Amino acid sequence: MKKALITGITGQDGSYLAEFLLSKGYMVYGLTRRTSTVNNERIKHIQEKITLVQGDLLDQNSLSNALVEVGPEEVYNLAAQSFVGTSWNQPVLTGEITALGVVRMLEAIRMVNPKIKFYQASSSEMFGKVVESPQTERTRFYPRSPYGVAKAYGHYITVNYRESYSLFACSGILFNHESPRRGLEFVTRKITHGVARIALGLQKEISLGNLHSKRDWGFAGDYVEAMWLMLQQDFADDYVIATGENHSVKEFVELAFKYAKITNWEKYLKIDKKLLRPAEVDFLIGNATKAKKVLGWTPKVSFNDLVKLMVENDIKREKENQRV
Ligand code: NAP
Ligand code: F7E
Repeated sequence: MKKALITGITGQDGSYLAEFLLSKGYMVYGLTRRTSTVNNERIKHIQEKITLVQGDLLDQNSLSNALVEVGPEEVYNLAAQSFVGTSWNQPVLTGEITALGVVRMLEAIRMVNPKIKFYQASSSEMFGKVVESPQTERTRFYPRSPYGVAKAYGHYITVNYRESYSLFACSGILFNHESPRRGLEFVTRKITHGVARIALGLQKEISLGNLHSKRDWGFAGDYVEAMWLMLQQDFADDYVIATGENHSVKEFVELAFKYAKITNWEKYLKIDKKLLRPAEVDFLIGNATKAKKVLGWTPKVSFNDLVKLMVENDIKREKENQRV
Protein backbone atom coordinates (compact mmCIF):
# COMPACT_ATOMS: atom_id res chain seq x y z
CA MET A 1 0.00 0.00 0.00
CA LYS A 2 1.38 3.42 -0.97
CA LYS A 3 1.66 6.08 1.73
CA ALA A 4 0.99 9.77 1.11
CA LEU A 5 1.55 12.68 3.47
CA ILE A 6 -0.63 15.75 2.91
CA THR A 7 0.23 19.09 4.51
CA GLY A 8 -2.84 21.32 4.80
CA ILE A 9 -5.16 18.31 5.17
CA THR A 10 -7.62 20.38 7.26
CA GLY A 11 -8.05 22.82 4.34
CA GLN A 12 -10.38 22.69 1.35
CA ASP A 13 -8.03 20.89 -1.04
CA GLY A 14 -6.50 18.68 1.66
CA SER A 15 -9.90 17.18 2.46
CA TYR A 16 -10.72 16.43 -1.20
CA LEU A 17 -7.25 15.03 -1.86
CA ALA A 18 -7.45 12.78 1.21
CA GLU A 19 -10.79 11.37 -0.04
CA PHE A 20 -9.33 10.89 -3.53
CA LEU A 21 -6.19 9.09 -2.32
CA LEU A 22 -8.24 6.82 -0.03
CA SER A 23 -10.31 5.87 -3.08
CA LYS A 24 -7.05 4.92 -4.84
CA GLY A 25 -6.08 2.61 -1.95
CA TYR A 26 -3.45 4.84 -0.31
CA MET A 27 -2.64 5.02 3.38
CA VAL A 28 -3.27 8.71 3.99
CA TYR A 29 -1.40 10.79 6.57
CA GLY A 30 -2.03 14.45 7.30
CA LEU A 31 0.26 17.00 8.88
CA THR A 32 -1.64 19.25 11.30
CA ARG A 33 -0.41 22.13 13.40
CA ARG A 34 -1.39 22.77 16.98
CA THR A 35 -4.40 25.06 17.38
CA SER A 36 -6.26 26.00 20.56
CA THR A 37 -9.46 24.49 19.15
CA VAL A 38 -9.46 21.37 17.00
CA ASN A 39 -10.19 22.30 13.42
CA ASN A 40 -11.06 19.01 11.70
CA GLU A 41 -14.50 19.94 10.35
CA ARG A 42 -13.62 19.17 6.70
CA ILE A 43 -12.09 15.74 7.46
CA LYS A 44 -14.30 14.49 10.26
CA HIS A 45 -16.17 12.13 7.90
CA ILE A 46 -12.89 10.31 7.03
CA GLN A 47 -11.02 10.71 10.30
CA GLU A 48 -11.16 6.98 11.11
CA LYS A 49 -9.45 6.20 7.78
CA ILE A 50 -6.54 8.65 7.99
CA THR A 51 -3.70 9.30 10.44
CA LEU A 52 -2.78 12.77 11.66
CA VAL A 53 0.79 13.68 12.62
CA GLN A 54 1.76 16.90 14.32
CA GLY A 55 3.97 19.38 12.52
CA ASP A 56 4.18 22.92 11.26
CA LEU A 57 5.71 24.38 8.10
CA LEU A 58 7.40 26.93 10.39
CA ASP A 59 9.30 24.20 12.24
CA GLN A 60 12.03 22.38 10.30
CA ASN A 61 12.50 19.45 12.67
CA SER A 62 8.79 18.69 12.86
CA LEU A 63 8.80 18.16 9.08
CA SER A 64 11.81 15.82 9.11
CA ASN A 65 10.30 13.92 12.04
CA ALA A 66 6.97 13.55 10.24
CA LEU A 67 8.73 12.09 7.19
CA VAL A 68 10.68 9.63 9.37
CA GLU A 69 7.51 8.65 11.27
CA VAL A 70 5.31 8.17 8.18
CA GLY A 71 7.79 7.02 5.52
CA PRO A 72 5.66 8.31 2.61
CA GLU A 73 6.29 7.67 -1.10
CA GLU A 74 4.47 10.93 -1.93
CA VAL A 75 4.22 14.32 -0.20
CA TYR A 76 1.57 16.87 -1.23
CA ASN A 77 2.45 20.30 0.13
CA LEU A 78 -0.92 22.06 0.30
CA ALA A 79 -0.35 24.00 3.54
CA ALA A 80 -0.08 27.78 3.20
CA GLN A 81 -1.31 31.11 4.45
CA SER A 82 -3.60 31.02 1.45
CA PHE A 83 -5.74 34.16 1.74
CA VAL A 84 -4.49 36.94 -0.54
CA GLY A 85 -6.16 39.70 1.52
CA THR A 86 -4.41 38.67 4.74
CA SER A 87 -1.05 38.60 2.97
CA TRP A 88 -0.88 42.43 3.06
CA ASN A 89 -1.71 42.40 6.74
CA GLN A 90 0.78 39.63 7.59
CA PRO A 91 3.37 39.67 4.79
CA VAL A 92 6.22 38.25 6.87
CA LEU A 93 4.16 35.33 8.20
CA THR A 94 2.91 34.68 4.67
CA GLY A 95 6.52 34.54 3.47
CA GLU A 96 7.54 32.25 6.32
CA ILE A 97 4.76 29.72 5.66
CA THR A 98 3.92 30.03 1.97
CA ALA A 99 7.48 30.61 0.67
CA LEU A 100 10.02 29.30 3.20
CA GLY A 101 7.71 26.47 4.28
CA VAL A 102 8.27 24.93 0.84
CA VAL A 103 12.06 24.87 1.10
CA ARG A 104 11.81 23.50 4.64
CA MET A 105 9.82 20.55 3.31
CA LEU A 106 12.18 20.09 0.34
CA GLU A 107 15.16 20.07 2.70
CA ALA A 108 13.42 17.51 4.91
CA ILE A 109 12.82 15.31 1.83
CA ARG A 110 16.43 15.68 0.70
CA MET A 111 17.72 14.68 4.12
CA VAL A 112 15.24 11.91 5.01
CA ASN A 113 14.52 10.26 1.64
CA PRO A 114 15.26 11.99 -1.69
CA LYS A 115 13.16 9.37 -3.51
CA ILE A 116 9.94 10.87 -2.12
CA LYS A 117 7.80 12.41 -4.87
CA PHE A 118 6.80 15.99 -4.07
CA TYR A 119 3.83 18.10 -5.17
CA GLN A 120 3.87 21.88 -4.59
CA ALA A 121 0.59 23.82 -4.59
CA SER A 122 1.51 26.75 -6.81
CA SER A 123 -1.00 29.37 -7.87
CA SER A 124 -2.28 31.46 -10.77
CA GLU A 125 -1.74 34.43 -8.42
CA MET A 126 1.91 34.24 -9.60
CA PHE A 127 0.71 35.60 -12.99
CA GLY A 128 -0.88 38.59 -11.25
CA LYS A 129 -0.85 41.54 -13.65
CA VAL A 130 -0.84 39.21 -16.61
CA VAL A 131 1.62 39.76 -19.46
CA GLU A 132 -0.28 37.45 -21.85
CA SER A 133 -3.60 35.59 -22.05
CA PRO A 134 -4.38 32.80 -21.63
CA GLN A 135 -1.60 31.98 -19.17
CA THR A 136 0.54 28.86 -19.72
CA GLU A 137 3.50 27.22 -17.93
CA ARG A 138 5.75 29.58 -19.88
CA THR A 139 3.98 32.87 -19.06
CA ARG A 140 6.19 35.26 -17.09
CA PHE A 141 5.15 35.87 -13.49
CA TYR A 142 4.10 39.33 -12.24
CA PRO A 143 2.70 38.74 -8.73
CA ARG A 144 0.56 41.48 -7.21
CA SER A 145 0.43 40.54 -3.52
CA PRO A 146 2.77 39.26 -0.81
CA TYR A 147 0.93 35.95 -1.26
CA GLY A 148 1.68 35.87 -5.01
CA VAL A 149 5.33 36.73 -4.37
CA ALA A 150 5.61 33.95 -1.74
CA LYS A 151 4.06 31.44 -4.16
CA ALA A 152 6.54 32.46 -6.86
CA TYR A 153 9.37 31.60 -4.45
CA GLY A 154 7.69 28.25 -3.68
CA HIS A 155 7.43 27.50 -7.40
CA TYR A 156 11.00 28.40 -8.27
CA ILE A 157 12.51 26.57 -5.29
CA THR A 158 10.58 23.46 -6.34
CA VAL A 159 11.99 23.73 -9.88
CA ASN A 160 15.44 24.45 -8.46
CA TYR A 161 15.47 21.39 -6.15
CA ARG A 162 14.37 19.24 -9.09
CA GLU A 163 17.26 20.57 -11.17
CA SER A 164 19.85 20.74 -8.35
CA TYR A 165 19.21 17.43 -6.61
CA SER A 166 17.17 15.43 -9.16
CA LEU A 167 14.19 15.32 -6.78
CA PHE A 168 10.88 14.23 -8.28
CA ALA A 169 9.32 17.64 -7.52
CA CYS A 170 6.28 18.97 -9.41
CA SER A 171 4.63 22.36 -9.29
CA GLY A 172 0.92 22.51 -10.10
CA ILE A 173 -0.05 26.03 -11.13
CA LEU A 174 -3.69 25.85 -10.15
CA PHE A 175 -6.21 28.52 -11.01
CA ASN A 176 -9.00 29.33 -8.50
CA HIS A 177 -10.96 26.28 -7.44
CA GLU A 178 -13.94 26.33 -5.16
CA SER A 179 -16.42 24.04 -3.43
CA PRO A 180 -18.93 23.92 -0.59
CA ARG A 181 -15.85 23.43 1.64
CA ARG A 182 -14.24 26.73 0.58
CA GLY A 183 -13.30 29.05 3.46
CA LEU A 184 -15.92 31.74 4.16
CA GLU A 185 -13.51 34.63 3.51
CA PHE A 186 -12.99 33.77 -0.19
CA VAL A 187 -15.35 35.61 -2.51
CA THR A 188 -17.27 32.63 -3.96
CA ARG A 189 -18.19 31.11 -0.62
CA LYS A 190 -18.81 34.54 0.92
CA ILE A 191 -21.36 35.07 -1.86
CA THR A 192 -23.07 31.65 -1.74
CA HIS A 193 -23.19 31.67 2.07
CA GLY A 194 -24.59 35.22 2.07
CA VAL A 195 -27.13 34.46 -0.67
CA ALA A 196 -28.31 31.34 1.19
CA ARG A 197 -28.81 33.35 4.38
CA ILE A 198 -30.65 36.12 2.49
CA ALA A 199 -32.93 33.48 0.90
CA LEU A 200 -33.77 32.18 4.37
CA GLY A 201 -34.32 35.65 5.84
CA LEU A 202 -31.24 35.39 8.10
CA GLN A 203 -29.16 38.20 6.53
CA LYS A 204 -30.06 41.50 4.85
CA GLU A 205 -27.14 42.13 2.47
CA ILE A 206 -23.69 41.09 1.27
CA SER A 207 -20.74 43.50 1.33
CA LEU A 208 -18.21 43.06 -1.45
CA GLY A 209 -15.22 44.92 -2.89
CA ASN A 210 -14.22 44.79 -6.56
CA LEU A 211 -16.97 43.18 -8.68
CA HIS A 212 -15.09 43.53 -11.96
CA SER A 213 -12.12 41.20 -11.50
CA LYS A 214 -12.34 37.98 -13.53
CA ARG A 215 -11.26 34.54 -12.42
CA ASP A 216 -10.96 31.11 -14.04
CA TRP A 217 -13.03 29.19 -11.46
CA GLY A 218 -13.12 25.38 -11.30
CA PHE A 219 -14.25 22.73 -8.81
CA ALA A 220 -11.73 21.64 -6.14
CA GLY A 221 -12.81 17.98 -6.42
CA ASP A 222 -11.67 17.95 -10.07
CA TYR A 223 -8.37 19.68 -9.34
CA VAL A 224 -7.02 17.24 -6.72
CA GLU A 225 -6.99 14.50 -9.35
CA ALA A 226 -4.52 16.58 -11.37
CA MET A 227 -2.19 16.78 -8.34
CA TRP A 228 -2.11 13.01 -8.09
CA LEU A 229 -1.67 12.52 -11.85
CA MET A 230 1.44 14.75 -11.82
CA LEU A 231 3.14 12.38 -9.36
CA GLN A 232 2.26 9.28 -11.44
CA GLN A 233 4.27 10.39 -14.51
CA ASP A 234 7.75 9.16 -15.50
CA PHE A 235 9.16 12.68 -15.18
CA ALA A 236 8.50 15.52 -12.78
CA ASP A 237 7.23 18.70 -14.43
CA ASP A 238 5.06 21.79 -13.96
CA TYR A 239 1.45 22.07 -15.14
CA VAL A 240 -1.23 24.75 -15.42
CA ILE A 241 -4.59 23.45 -14.16
CA ALA A 242 -7.56 25.57 -15.24
CA THR A 243 -10.93 25.46 -17.03
CA GLY A 244 -10.01 27.86 -19.86
CA GLU A 245 -12.96 30.21 -19.24
CA ASN A 246 -13.34 33.13 -16.88
CA HIS A 247 -16.15 35.09 -15.26
CA SER A 248 -16.40 38.28 -13.23
CA VAL A 249 -17.26 38.43 -9.54
CA LYS A 250 -20.46 40.21 -10.65
CA GLU A 251 -21.45 37.28 -12.88
CA PHE A 252 -20.90 34.93 -9.93
CA VAL A 253 -23.16 37.11 -7.75
CA GLU A 254 -25.94 37.23 -10.38
CA LEU A 255 -25.90 33.48 -10.91
CA ALA A 256 -25.85 32.71 -7.18
CA PHE A 257 -28.98 34.87 -6.63
CA LYS A 258 -30.60 33.20 -9.64
CA TYR A 259 -30.07 29.70 -8.18
CA ALA A 260 -31.53 30.92 -4.87
CA LYS A 261 -34.57 32.18 -6.88
CA ILE A 262 -34.05 35.78 -5.76
CA THR A 263 -34.81 38.56 -8.26
CA ASN A 264 -33.74 42.25 -7.86
CA TRP A 265 -30.42 41.03 -6.49
CA GLU A 266 -28.85 44.53 -6.65
CA LYS A 267 -30.78 45.63 -3.59
CA TYR A 268 -29.01 43.00 -1.45
CA LEU A 269 -25.52 44.08 -2.50
CA LYS A 270 -23.35 46.69 -0.79
CA ILE A 271 -19.99 47.86 -2.11
CA ASP A 272 -17.50 48.36 0.71
CA LYS A 273 -14.34 50.23 -0.32
CA LYS A 274 -12.48 48.69 2.64
CA LEU A 275 -12.64 45.37 0.78
CA LEU A 276 -10.67 46.71 -2.21
CA ARG A 277 -7.08 45.42 -2.34
CA PRO A 278 -3.93 47.59 -2.47
CA ALA A 279 -3.10 45.94 -5.82
CA GLU A 280 -5.61 43.83 -7.74
CA VAL A 281 -5.34 40.88 -10.11
CA ASP A 282 -7.88 41.91 -12.74
CA PHE A 283 -7.99 39.07 -15.19
CA LEU A 284 -6.90 35.44 -15.08
CA ILE A 285 -7.58 32.71 -17.62
CA GLY A 286 -5.55 29.51 -17.85
CA ASN A 287 -4.51 27.29 -20.73
CA ALA A 288 -4.35 23.69 -19.46
CA THR A 289 -3.45 22.12 -22.83
CA LYS A 290 -0.28 20.54 -21.44
CA ALA A 291 -2.19 18.89 -18.56
CA LYS A 292 -4.76 17.57 -21.01
CA LYS A 293 -2.09 16.19 -23.35
CA VAL A 294 0.34 14.71 -20.83
CA LEU A 295 -1.86 13.88 -17.83
CA GLY A 296 -5.13 13.27 -19.69
CA TRP A 297 -6.77 15.70 -17.24
CA THR A 298 -9.88 17.76 -17.98
CA PRO A 299 -12.25 19.55 -15.59
CA LYS A 300 -15.72 18.00 -15.24
CA VAL A 301 -17.82 20.53 -13.29
CA SER A 302 -18.91 23.62 -15.27
CA PHE A 303 -19.05 27.17 -13.87
CA ASN A 304 -22.88 27.11 -13.70
CA ASP A 305 -22.92 23.74 -11.93
CA LEU A 306 -20.28 24.93 -9.46
CA VAL A 307 -22.31 28.00 -8.46
CA LYS A 308 -25.48 25.88 -8.19
CA LEU A 309 -23.72 23.24 -6.10
CA MET A 310 -22.35 25.84 -3.69
CA VAL A 311 -25.64 27.76 -3.31
CA GLU A 312 -27.68 24.58 -2.76
CA ASN A 313 -25.20 23.29 -0.21
CA ASP A 314 -25.21 26.55 1.74
CA ILE A 315 -29.02 26.67 1.77
CA LYS A 316 -29.13 23.08 3.05
CA ARG A 317 -26.48 23.76 5.69
CA GLU A 318 -28.15 26.96 6.91
CA LYS A 319 -31.52 25.17 7.19
CA GLU A 320 -29.87 22.42 9.24
CA ASN A 321 -28.19 25.03 11.49
CA GLN A 322 -31.57 26.62 12.15
CA ARG A 323 -33.04 23.29 13.23
CA VAL A 324 -30.34 22.69 15.88
P1 NAP B 1 -6.93 26.46 2.78
O1 NAP B 1 -8.33 25.92 2.80
O2 NAP B 1 -6.69 27.84 3.28
O3 NAP B 1 -6.02 25.44 3.63
C1 NAP B 1 -4.73 25.79 4.04
C2 NAP B 1 -4.18 24.67 4.91
O4 NAP B 1 -2.83 25.02 5.31
C3 NAP B 1 -4.96 24.42 6.22
O5 NAP B 1 -5.04 23.03 6.44
C4 NAP B 1 -4.07 25.08 7.27
O6 NAP B 1 -4.19 24.50 8.55
C5 NAP B 1 -2.69 24.74 6.69
N1 NAP B 1 -1.62 25.55 7.26
C6 NAP B 1 -1.53 26.90 7.29
N2 NAP B 1 -0.38 27.29 7.90
C7 NAP B 1 0.26 26.15 8.25
C8 NAP B 1 1.49 25.89 8.91
N3 NAP B 1 2.28 26.88 9.34
N4 NAP B 1 1.88 24.61 9.10
C9 NAP B 1 1.06 23.59 8.70
N5 NAP B 1 -0.13 23.77 8.10
C10 NAP B 1 -0.51 25.04 7.87
O7 NAP B 1 -6.33 26.38 1.31
P2 NAP B 1 -6.83 25.55 0.02
O8 NAP B 1 -7.80 26.38 -0.73
O9 NAP B 1 -7.17 24.17 0.41
O10 NAP B 1 -5.50 25.56 -0.87
C11 NAP B 1 -4.51 24.53 -0.74
C12 NAP B 1 -3.19 25.03 -1.28
O11 NAP B 1 -3.32 25.37 -2.65
C13 NAP B 1 -2.65 26.29 -0.61
O12 NAP B 1 -1.24 26.20 -0.62
C14 NAP B 1 -3.10 27.42 -1.52
O13 NAP B 1 -2.26 28.54 -1.37
C15 NAP B 1 -2.95 26.73 -2.86
N6 NAP B 1 -3.82 27.19 -3.93
C16 NAP B 1 -5.17 27.26 -3.73
C17 NAP B 1 -6.00 27.62 -4.78
C18 NAP B 1 -7.49 27.67 -4.61
O14 NAP B 1 -8.15 28.28 -5.46
N7 NAP B 1 -8.06 27.05 -3.60
C19 NAP B 1 -5.43 27.91 -6.04
C20 NAP B 1 -4.06 27.81 -6.21
C21 NAP B 1 -3.26 27.42 -5.16
P3 NAP B 1 -5.21 25.09 9.67
O15 NAP B 1 -6.50 24.36 9.42
O16 NAP B 1 -4.53 24.72 10.94
O17 NAP B 1 -5.33 26.56 9.45
O1 F7E C 1 -10.83 36.87 -4.48
C1 F7E C 1 -12.57 40.01 -5.36
C2 F7E C 1 -11.10 40.08 -5.00
O2 F7E C 1 -10.20 36.05 -2.21
C3 F7E C 1 -11.25 36.78 -5.82
C4 F7E C 1 -6.95 31.87 -3.23
O3 F7E C 1 -7.41 30.54 -3.16
O4 F7E C 1 -7.26 31.91 -5.61
C5 F7E C 1 -7.62 32.57 -4.40
O5 F7E C 1 -7.20 33.92 -4.42
C6 F7E C 1 -11.58 38.16 -6.37
C7 F7E C 1 -10.51 39.22 -6.11
O6 F7E C 1 -9.53 34.73 -4.28
C8 F7E C 1 -14.46 40.49 -2.31
O7 F7E C 1 -10.65 41.44 -4.99
C9 F7E C 1 -14.48 41.29 -4.32
O8 F7E C 1 -10.33 39.98 -7.26
O9 F7E C 1 -11.86 34.72 -3.58
P1 F7E C 1 -10.66 35.57 -3.54
P2 F7E C 1 -8.12 35.11 -4.95
O10 F7E C 1 -7.58 36.37 -4.40
O11 F7E C 1 -8.32 35.01 -6.42
C10 F7E C 1 -5.85 31.88 -5.89
C11 F7E C 1 -5.64 31.11 -7.17
C12 F7E C 1 -5.04 31.39 -4.75
O12 F7E C 1 -3.99 30.78 -4.93
C13 F7E C 1 -5.43 31.85 -3.38
O13 F7E C 1 -4.90 30.99 -2.38
O14 F7E C 1 -12.75 38.63 -5.71
N1 F7E C 1 -13.48 40.37 -4.26
N2 F7E C 1 -15.07 41.38 -3.13
C14 F7E C 1 -13.45 39.84 -3.03
N3 F7E C 1 -12.67 38.88 -2.49
C15 F7E C 1 -12.89 38.54 -1.21
N4 F7E C 1 -12.15 37.56 -0.66
N5 F7E C 1 -13.87 39.15 -0.46
C16 F7E C 1 -14.68 40.15 -0.96
O15 F7E C 1 -15.53 40.66 -0.26
